[in-house]
Amino acid sequence: MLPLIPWPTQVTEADAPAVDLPAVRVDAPEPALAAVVAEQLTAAGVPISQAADVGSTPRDRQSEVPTSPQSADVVTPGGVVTFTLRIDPAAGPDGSDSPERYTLRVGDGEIRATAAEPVGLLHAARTLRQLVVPAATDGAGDGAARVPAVVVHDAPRYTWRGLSFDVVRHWFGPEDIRAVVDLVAAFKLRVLHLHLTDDQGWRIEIPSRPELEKASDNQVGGGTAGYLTVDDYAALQEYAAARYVTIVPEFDMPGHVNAATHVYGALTSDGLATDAYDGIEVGFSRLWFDNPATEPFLRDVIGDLARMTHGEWVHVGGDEVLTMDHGEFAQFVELAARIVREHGKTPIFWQEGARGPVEPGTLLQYWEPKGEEFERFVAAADAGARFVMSPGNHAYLDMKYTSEHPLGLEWAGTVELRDSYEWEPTAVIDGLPASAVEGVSAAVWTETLTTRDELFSMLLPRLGAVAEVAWAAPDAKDWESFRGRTAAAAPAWSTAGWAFHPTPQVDWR
Ligand code: TNX
Repeated sequence: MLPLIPWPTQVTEADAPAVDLPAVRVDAPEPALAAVVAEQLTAAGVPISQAADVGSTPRDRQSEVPTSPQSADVVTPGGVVTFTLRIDPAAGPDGSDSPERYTLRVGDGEIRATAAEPVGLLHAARTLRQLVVPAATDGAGDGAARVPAVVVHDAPRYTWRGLSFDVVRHWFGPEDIRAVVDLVAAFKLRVLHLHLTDDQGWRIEIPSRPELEKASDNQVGGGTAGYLTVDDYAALQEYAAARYVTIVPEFDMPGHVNAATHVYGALTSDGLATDAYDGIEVGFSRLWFDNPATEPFLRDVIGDLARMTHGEWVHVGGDEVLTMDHGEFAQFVELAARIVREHGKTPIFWQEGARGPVEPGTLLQYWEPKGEEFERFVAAADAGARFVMSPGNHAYLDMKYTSEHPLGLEWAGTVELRDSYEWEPTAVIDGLPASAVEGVSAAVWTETLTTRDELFSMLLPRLGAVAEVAWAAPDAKDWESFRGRTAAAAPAWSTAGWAFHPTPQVDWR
């Protein structure tokens, strides 16, 4: 049972001995890529020997080269295996034109990856990381990690494979967010969407609105919280980009804005600042379209976010505005989308954005099975909108596993591992053309999650299930296989320090 999640397009176990890995030399086209590839192997317990291209960098250029874990490692006797990574358009499954396609070959004492683009080389390294059998620590075996002889040809089904992460309800800072980047990247996800503003707090510095910092030190249940400075945000995006993960920031409006109205009384209907809020109700706060303070606020926040963001998308929320008529709501959708586009970015809204005018290319993130809106979603798709699928009853990883589970909410029902695995993104919205599905995003809201271990125990093992839904062809999915691979993958999660929930749906070893 190869512990691969998501399951690749084609896997062939070669009729050849496993390759021992006393140490690996990474031979990659660029030093930055070599560093993140080496990081994957180090995480799997494989010693890295200095890569030639990194070591030969002239002294005066060394500061440009990211520090890799390589320098710390020692070459053990017994030989060094070279992991050769090369760009090659012929890589991947036959006929695939995915820019992420790759091929990994292990056997005859060597490891070779080819890919159409650098991201595919990193995918190959992630696959390799999952294949590594750690060195036996009990004196059995010959003391080296090893990797079975295989040939993998692989490419994803969807390009948008993501996780939406609420850092408002409880504050998770840069270190935790980087750990989440590592986790999503291990499952070959490409998007980390950060929910940065809500009723309880404001989690990102907006240079044109420095007062918003006053709304950062609050969260559900009170207590000390924080926010990302401009520099934190830039560093985080660089960290993610080195791992081919794009950060998508969300400014949630015109509801979920109590943090903003707590700072700016001018945004409310009576001109009075609202009280800080540390509960978990939704839907009570709002902006007012005709208030003269509103458009300048949207322009400042969206403008700064767009300028600070390296990726193509800015999420402008739109969910759960329970006290506004459709006409006014549609005006907000039109204005927010227009401002995002004026800054050269593509807008993404929660599914409620379908109530406004949508332009081709606008993304809508589906989250709640509301049958009566399906026609509206189909109409939005006809107008050129594309859908990211986050159905609450499958992809909301803040739902309880079972009613007895101590963490999480239950409004979308309980979501056991199998529920996260067995669903089909093109069958979620009746009548939606399959071609309107842009991809899949898991989501984790943090009303009840306060520590990194609590967070990870909701993400694992379910994030692997959603990642496989986003990556694998529907006919390649198999629950029995997935639950077996989950059990096989778990020891590596423990090695990485990632907490997981030992659901009884898996026979853990
Ligand atoms: C619904 S999903 C919300 C969030 C909550 C979440 C809890 C969505 C767009 N809005 O405000 O945190 O449920 O599961």
